[in-house]
Amino acid sequence: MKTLILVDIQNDFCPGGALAVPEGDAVVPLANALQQRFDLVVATQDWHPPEHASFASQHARREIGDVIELRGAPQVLWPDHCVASTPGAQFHPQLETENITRVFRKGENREIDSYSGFYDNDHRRSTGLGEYLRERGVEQVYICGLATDYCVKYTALDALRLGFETFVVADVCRGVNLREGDDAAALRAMEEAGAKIVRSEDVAG
Ligand code: VGL
Ligand code: ZN
Repeated sequence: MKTLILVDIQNDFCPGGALAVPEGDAVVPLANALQQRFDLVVATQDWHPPEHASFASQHARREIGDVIELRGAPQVLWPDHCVASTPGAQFHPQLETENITRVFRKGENREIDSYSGFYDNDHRRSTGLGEYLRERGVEQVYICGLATDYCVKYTALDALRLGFETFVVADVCRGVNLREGDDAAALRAMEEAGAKIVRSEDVAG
């Protein structure tokens, strides 16, 4: 059984949003078309409290893009984004959501960021996604969405750790690219960890 994981296809990651990913909205029609080829479709949403520790606004004398230490780990500081229940946190309006059986929210703890759809960044708290997939006998996961170099990457790395056969649908992902080439480097890192990088036309029905 194979599952499609739609990662963070939310307004704030699309052009005009608070943390806009270049061409982020380009993944929407492709993600809609892909859904038809899967038995199970789930989605993640970045879902932060207004004072989340990943927001530059919460740190004196810090700017967006700065890297600080948070609980002993490096943390990039972001603009305020995906604040729970705000329009920026909603799915892109053109994303088809009727087939999504469950939405897993992450980043709700003010103290820690959560790039992966499976766990907080320190791997202490699970979102329930891994257990949900296991219970349903899922063996293969196909991952697409935003952003290639953060939430797609860490979702794929955790899927591999959990033992899922992991595919990343590269044309249905876009990167933030704080530094040029971050998206390509992320795809290489996922591939080195054991993920298969595919294109949507190669995904069988
Ligand atoms: C993301 C940065 C901050 C993502 C989420 O969805 O890739 N990136 N929060
Ligand atoms: Zn976030």
